[in-house]
Amino acid sequence: MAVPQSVETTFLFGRLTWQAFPLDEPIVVATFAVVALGGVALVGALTWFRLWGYLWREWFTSVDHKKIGIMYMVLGIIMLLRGFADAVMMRLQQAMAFNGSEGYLNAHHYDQIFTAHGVIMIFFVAMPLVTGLMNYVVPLQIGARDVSFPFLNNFSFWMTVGGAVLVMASLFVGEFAQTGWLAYPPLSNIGYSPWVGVDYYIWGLQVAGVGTTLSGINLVCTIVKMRAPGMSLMKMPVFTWTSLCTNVLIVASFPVLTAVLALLSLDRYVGTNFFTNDFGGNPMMYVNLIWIWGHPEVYILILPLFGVFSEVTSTFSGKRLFGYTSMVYATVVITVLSYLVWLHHFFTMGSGASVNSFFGITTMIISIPTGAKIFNWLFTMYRGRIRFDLPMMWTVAFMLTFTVGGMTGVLLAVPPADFVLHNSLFLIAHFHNVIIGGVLFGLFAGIAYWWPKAFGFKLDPFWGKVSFWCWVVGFWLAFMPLYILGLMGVTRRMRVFDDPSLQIWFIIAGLGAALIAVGIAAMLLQFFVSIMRREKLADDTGDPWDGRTLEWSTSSPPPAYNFAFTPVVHDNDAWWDMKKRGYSRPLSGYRPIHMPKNTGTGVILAGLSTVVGFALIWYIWWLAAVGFVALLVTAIGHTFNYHRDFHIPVEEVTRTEEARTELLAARS
Ligand SMILES: [Cu+2]
Repeated sequence: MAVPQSVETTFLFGRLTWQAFPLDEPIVVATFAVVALGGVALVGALTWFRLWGYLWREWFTSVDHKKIGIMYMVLGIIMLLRGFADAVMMRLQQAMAFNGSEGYLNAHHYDQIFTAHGVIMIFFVAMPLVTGLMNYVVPLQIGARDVSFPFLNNFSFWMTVGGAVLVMASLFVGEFAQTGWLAYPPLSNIGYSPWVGVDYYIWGLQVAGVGTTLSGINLVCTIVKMRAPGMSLMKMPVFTWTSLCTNVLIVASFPVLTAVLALLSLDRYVGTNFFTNDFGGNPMMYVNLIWIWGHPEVYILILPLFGVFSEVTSTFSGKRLFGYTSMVYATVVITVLSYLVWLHHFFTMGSGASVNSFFGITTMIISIPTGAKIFNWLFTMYRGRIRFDLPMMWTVAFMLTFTVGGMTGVLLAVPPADFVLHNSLFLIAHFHNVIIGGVLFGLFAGIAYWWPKAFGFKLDPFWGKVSFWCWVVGFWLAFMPLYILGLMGVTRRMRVFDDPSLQIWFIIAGLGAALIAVGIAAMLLQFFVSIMRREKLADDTGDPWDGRTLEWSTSSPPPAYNFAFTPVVHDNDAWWDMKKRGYSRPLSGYRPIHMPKNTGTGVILAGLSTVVGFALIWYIWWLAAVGFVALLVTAIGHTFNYHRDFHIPVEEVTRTEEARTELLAARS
């Protein structure tokens, strides 16, 4: 479906007409049919089993960080399936389109696919999975009952869902951007992208971006203000430290993304000239601003997983983490430096040797604290009693994979080398090397590590190992050919090729992607089999790995209030230290616990924000205005809802805690 040459707008529907539905795109129509069928089946099942009330009361309106964390993870996994489907479609097109063949995707569709793949994988897979992990674990690790602002936490989650809904809607109603995942102008300006694609991009990210920024503020406040007595900064677990730095980066960089997209939308909607080629506009200013967000973004993604690897390495080596202090300093140094390297994304801008060498050097320097971390993990394993459970397997795979990605990063940081490799498949291989090898392998390690805490049973090891080997071998098969093709000068985002000698490399890369697909299927099967076999995999001690930090001191799953008594901390391995001291659970003195009530306002506000976004995309101005007013009224109305908290009665707390004391006594 090409962009409609002329779109008549009506008052009621703006530019939303029948032309918006890609009825002439068989792939999209087939996808719609499958999604619609799946949706009907799901709604039918939920209605049949009367689950709507339960979902609304216990999950959608929940202000409990644990439930919000799990919902973020579910969103991330669902969007991973979509983002990966785009990857497979690209691999297939690139493996086919040789010897004069156009492949099976036309340019309009192909350009949307690589753009959506990047946007979805970063904003709606990696971000929700990382935010979900931090949301679930941090309050437990610092001995808190929840995050600082539980209602805001619920609202932030639903804003992320709202952004995902807009991006997904673009598949069936209209089009998505065809600009690449950062929508560089002038291609993203109204002159070259006159229809709705870039507007879906802008409003999808603006809505989700508000959620991310608020969640960042929430977690910074939580870590700074809600730590248990005795947990000074240098007694915080490393995962909490990396989460603190990550959320500081979120608060410092996401507003830049919000601002640059706002300026781009002014160019598109009211004809300003911030990023145009003429009237004093400067497209390179957009590129600078979006990478001032973009590079910190990649550290927002990887830092929490560096924290996961620290927790996993020390727990599964049965040793204190080597170099705790240097690990903390390395995290802080990386956080600061990550704000000083953004120009390495466009050395080719022509900003001259002095500027390029500054950014080249700062980029190379980042590899020093990163290297320090790798050595600290290796020294933690050295002479440790290493248990190769799944979390540790993913950690070792990370160390081997990420290091190669880091080295190609240092190579790309050398401006003359980058002049040759910029926007080639070498660059594509590099950032997938660090994002899959670092962020995804880290997330899988974190999921395998904390799943028993969240659900009370471990993940099935057999399907876990199948998934592991398919992912690791699949990754190398899929991306090593791209390093080679990049060195041969092949550019990113190409749809068809005219040099037949390149085809074999794309076929190998395609096989790698197929193996990763098996890895994803095995992971979903692992979840399903584990749930089916949960009795056998059960762990009710709450400490299945002989953990070292506070989250392992609670039951699995933890009670809604996390801790009946706020723990007192003496060491950064707080729980390990308590166990060593012969910790005994208090058996009396329980009190009623003050808790915030669940509320639907977050869902409603995010729903209205999504409607306003959709209305702005399709120029349905009246709906945008009505939606905005409803948003304000709902937000103000919520402040008058005084019954927003309650107390868990002391009888219930006593019952829960005594049951746990008995169970632990029986297990010891
Ligand atoms: Cu960068």
